[in-house]
Amino acid sequence: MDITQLKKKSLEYRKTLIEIIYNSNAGHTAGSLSCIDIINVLYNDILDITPDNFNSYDRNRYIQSKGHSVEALYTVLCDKGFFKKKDLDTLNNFDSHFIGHPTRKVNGIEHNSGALGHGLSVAVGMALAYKMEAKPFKVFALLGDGELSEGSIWEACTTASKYQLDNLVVIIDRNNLQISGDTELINPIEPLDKKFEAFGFSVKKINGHDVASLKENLNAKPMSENKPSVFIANTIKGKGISFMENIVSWHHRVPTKNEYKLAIEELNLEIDKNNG
Ligand SMILES: Cc1ncc(C[n+]2csc(CCOP(=O)(O)OP(=O)(O)O)c2C)c(N)n1
Ligand SMILES: [Mg+2]
Repeated sequence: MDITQLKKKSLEYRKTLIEIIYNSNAGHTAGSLSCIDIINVLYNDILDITPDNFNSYDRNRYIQSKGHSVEALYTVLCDKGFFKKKDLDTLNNFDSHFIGHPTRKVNGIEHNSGALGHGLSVAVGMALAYKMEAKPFKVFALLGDGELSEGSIWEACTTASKYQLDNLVVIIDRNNLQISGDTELINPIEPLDKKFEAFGFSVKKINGHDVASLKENLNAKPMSENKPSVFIANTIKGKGISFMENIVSWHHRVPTKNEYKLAIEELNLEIDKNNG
């Protein structure tokens, strides 16, 4: 997909995810806004995962380890035709499969996640299987930066490097915030690049909102043969809505009626600018 179309998708996706969170009165608003450009580029340009090939073994994989940002994933999967928009009207209803974290009961979801720290191990297992079978597929895993405080992430990293998983691409949504504040105040994770290098990864810092850069980097060959790759994607929590950006409380806040209206107005203005 070309850059203009990707930019347009990102703005439309932001509107949809805000709308479904507002309508269902629950959601992880800011974390979904910080990773939506990444998921957009993955599904519209890289993964080639479709409703038609989803049940096939032979395809790329995407594991959303930061499962709480499922509203961003639902938005993109819906656009890709995995289910209908009206299904999202049931989000968080008592008997709906569309709950606040990913489950495989929803078409298009690869793996249950939301208990942080597990997704990377699953992705490592999938990448190892493809490598053993000499299959040409890649496994992408999206992790939160606060999630890196889970020790299991680093166990998965040692395994990825032992098995030289150059078909594994880890993306860190580096928005500098976790649930209750700054990652560096709660449980410091820096120097992140040096840590991943020490764990045997090739590392690159990128802009997680620049769809052109995401497209180029995520489409690239492995940075080094026989090493897993990690992209530290610098992002802004709440990106795209002025009054949500970098504000901790928007981790799990739902917009009021007035805030919802303002958010949609801001996005509509951006859409007009983008079209103009
Ligand atoms: C094992 C586990 N512990 C705690 C939580 C509660 N929790 C949900 S989101 C979150 C913060 C995650 O921060 P980060 O990974 O930075 O996510 P983002 O900023 O992208 O929303 C926490 C602690 C959880 N889901 N799983
Ligand atoms: Mg974070």
